[in-house]
Order: sequence, then structure tokens, then C-alpha cells
Amino acid sequence: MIKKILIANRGEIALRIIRSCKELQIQSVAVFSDIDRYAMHVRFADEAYPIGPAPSSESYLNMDKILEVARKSGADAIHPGYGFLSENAEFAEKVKAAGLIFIGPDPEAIRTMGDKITARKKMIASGVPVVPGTEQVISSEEEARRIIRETGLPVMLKASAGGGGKGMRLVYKEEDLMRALRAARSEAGTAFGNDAVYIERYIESPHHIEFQILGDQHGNYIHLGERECSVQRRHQKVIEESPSPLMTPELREEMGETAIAAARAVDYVGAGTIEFLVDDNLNYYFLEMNTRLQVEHPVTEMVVGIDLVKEQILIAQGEKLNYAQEDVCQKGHAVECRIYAEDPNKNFMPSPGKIRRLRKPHGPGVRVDDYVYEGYKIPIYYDPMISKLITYGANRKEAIQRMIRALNEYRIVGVKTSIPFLKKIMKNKHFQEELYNTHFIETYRKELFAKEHTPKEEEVEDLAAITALIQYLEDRKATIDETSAIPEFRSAWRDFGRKQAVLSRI
Ligand code: MV4
Repeated sequence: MIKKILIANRGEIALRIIRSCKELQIQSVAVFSDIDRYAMHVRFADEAYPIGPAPSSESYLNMDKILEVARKSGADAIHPGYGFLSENAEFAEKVKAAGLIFIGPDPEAIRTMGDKITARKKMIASGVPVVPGTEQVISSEEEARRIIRETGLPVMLKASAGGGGKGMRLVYKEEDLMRALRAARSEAGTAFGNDAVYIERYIESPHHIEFQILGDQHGNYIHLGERECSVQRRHQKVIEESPSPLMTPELREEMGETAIAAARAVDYVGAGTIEFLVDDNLNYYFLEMNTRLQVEHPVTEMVVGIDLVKEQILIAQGEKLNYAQEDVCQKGHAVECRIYAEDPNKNFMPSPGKIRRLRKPHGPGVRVDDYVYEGYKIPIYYDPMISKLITYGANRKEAIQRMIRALNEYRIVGVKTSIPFLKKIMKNKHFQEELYNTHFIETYRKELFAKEHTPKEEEVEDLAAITALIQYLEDRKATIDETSAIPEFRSAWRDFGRKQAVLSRI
């Protein structure tokens, strides 16, 4: 039985994992960099230990330091979350060698799926459909030419060590192949220290649909249905939902079984995700497998009613799966919006800084997985995602209308966020009518980035409060940075009262 888990991560996912630990009555150990001393995961855990300076290379990626804290704290397992060391086979090996449980798959499964050419070979051998293309690393330019004559154009060149869009090149004409190949190789070599490149036929307007699977240490597997992740910007997911509007019960069963076959091929243990590209004719192709818990796992949790982090922990301590495939059913609909501290009007430049005022949405079917609080300073060192807003509804329409309502309730003052951009997507006719694929944002960029000239009702409310605040500060000859020094402003209630008073006068 696991009694104490070290969470080798920060931010919302560290909180998410600690919550499941608490429900399982397992002690939690946080680790933190110097700049994260006042971060929420540090306050939330039962114990917390410093692991070094702010840059993640010196803290959250420092394997030895994390293992030292595990030993010192008496943890018996490590949960890596997502990002950082979560898909690092060497770290999983070191955790095992230290006599600890790694909450995730075997290092060998991480390694196989991390190398995309090896993964493709493994999938082909297991009868999992992959995008037509190479089975081996491209060893010569002649070979590349021969392959494109077989698969046809256009093709995509991808780095074997890549994934998630890094080091990709799209080739439409044979005469561009050599230059693209050299560029892809050189980019991959610099970025990953591995210049192996492979070729896939280009799927023109695909959907990105991924299946969540769980596997235990006894060879049992189930899938928990799919997530539709086609709304992306520069290979960053923006919105995820489950179920996918494209899915049929028959296709779900078939792709679910294919996802399980993919997991079985690497003796996968724990929670994992099989990514597929799906074309307009509903042909589907294995893209890659993510051997970790994913950012968007909550949409699956909402529609199947299973706590994925809890299942990960129970699997890691050797228990058999708590569910058979026939126990799993998707009910209702869930949508997730990723909220970033970025300025959508300035090409999504990061907008780090202090959260001055924060009001989270509540009410029926609303879940907020975040880690920020009023007064918290968002550091520049890590991912700018500050919150995930998830809404659940009886059907897609209700989940979307709930999301619009929840986004309207959300107030974040002090940093710019992607909330206005997310509202535009949720209100977009093509999104609402299920007419979208991976090109959604670029296709409707005009509408999605249009500046609004008429303030919305909810914004008028804020404008009134802000006008009153500015006047108040001018009267006191103070600046916004000094508000925390003004005794009255230590009370959010007084602030709220002032706002009501202002509103009653307009
Ligand atoms: C593709 C593709 C079309 N054909 N591969 C982008 C991220 C990486 N995971 C794989 N990606 C793609 N691979 C073939 N053979 C189109 C994309 C792609 C994409 C995939 C999912 C979501 C958004 C995307 C946006 C552009 C391109």
C-alpha cells in the first residue's frame, strides 16, 4: 500500500494530484523551486521541500534532487504529472532503482513510444493503422524520393524524437523534398540531439481525436472513450471536449479496441492516451501515444465519472482495474477551456504578473482546475496556463452554453488572459454546429480575432467598478500598486460593497 506520494510537479496538476491523494488518505509531498515558495501546491501538500533555483533545468528537471527529497521524506511513490520528467524513461528507471514506485508505465514503454519511428514499427506489427509512410528511419535522399513516389504528395516530414508538432515540415512538390529533408534533419538534431526523420502522407483536414486507456499490472485494459482536441493553435490545444461530435458508437468501439491493442503492444501500465488523426471519411490513423496523464483528462473524468488520478495510484500499487469495459459509459458532455496568462491581442505574448483580483465561476456543472490566488505572482519560468475551466452538461449544447456563462462569470484582474478569445470560440457558429477540424482557428481567424467595439453587459459592470477605483485612488493620491497598502483594500467585501454602491447609481 502506498502511504506517501511525492509530486514531482507544480501548478494546477500538482494540486489535482494532491486532491486524489487526500481522498485516498495518502500523504502528499510537494517539491518547489525558489520562485514557487508561495505557490499553492506548497500550501496544499502535507510536506514541502525546496529543490533549487527557478529555471526548471535546475529544479523540476533535477532528478537527483527530487530523488533525494523522496528519500528524505520517506515517500514510497513518485507521481510525475505532465510535462517536466513525466515522459523521461531515465527518470522512471532511476525511481525504480531507488526502490520507489513510479506512477506511470515501465521505462521501456516510455522509451518505445517516445521514439516515433520505433512506435510506428511497433504499431504496424500489432495491426494498428498508421498514416501511410516510412517504416524505417530515412537513410538517404534516394530513399525519401522513392517513398514519396509510393505514398504520393503532399507528405509531412517528422522528427522521430519530436512529437507535438516540433520539427515538422510539409512538402507539396517533389522539388522541395530535399531542402525540407535537410531542414527537418538539422532542426531535429539541434532540438533533440537526434536527427532521425520519417515521412507520412499528409492528411489534409484531420480531426485530432485521442482515446484514454487504463491498463493494470495484470494485463487488463479498458478504454474510457475519446476526447476531441481539434481546436489548437500552433500545436497547443485550446479547447477539448468529450465525446467527439464526429464519433459514432460503432467507430468508438473500433477505435477503442485499436487503442487497447496499441497499449497492449508495449505492455502499457497505468493511464495513457492514444492520439489519432481522423479524416472526413472517418479513416483513422495512429499518430502517437502519450505515456502520461494529460492536461485535458478532466473532460473524460466528467463524462465517465472515474477519477483518473485515483486509478493511476491504485494501479501503481498493484490493484486490478476497478472497472470492466462494460462498466464504462459516457454520459452527457464536457468541454474544457485552457486559460493562459497571455494577451490574445498581442499575438498571445505571455502576460506574467500579479493576480490582483480573482473571481472564479461556480454553479451547476462547473469545475475549475487552477492554482492561482489573489496576490499570486505568475512567474515567467514555466507554462503560462493558469487555469482549466471545465463545464459539464446533459448534452453538447448545454455544456457550451454553460461554458459561455462560466467564462462571463470569470474575473481575472492584473494579467491579460485568453478568456475573451475563448468566449469568441464558444460563440462561433461553426464551433457550435460541430463544423470544425484542426484548421478551425486559422480558418475563422478574422472572426476570432476581431476587435469588439461595443462593450458587453458584463464588461460595463467592470468598467463602472474600475472607474470608481481610479477616482478613489486619485483622491488618495495612490497608485494601483499601492492598493494593498491601503487598509480599506485589504477587505474584498468592502471592495464589493463599493462596486454595488457605484452600480446602484448608474
Ligand atoms: C499530421 C497532420 C497531417 N498529416 N500528420 C501536428 C502535431 C503533431 N502531433 C502532428 N500534427 C499533425 N500531423 C499527417 N500525416 C496534421 C497535423 C496537424 C495537427 C494535428 C492535430 C491537431 C492540430 C494540427 C494542426 C496542424 C497540423
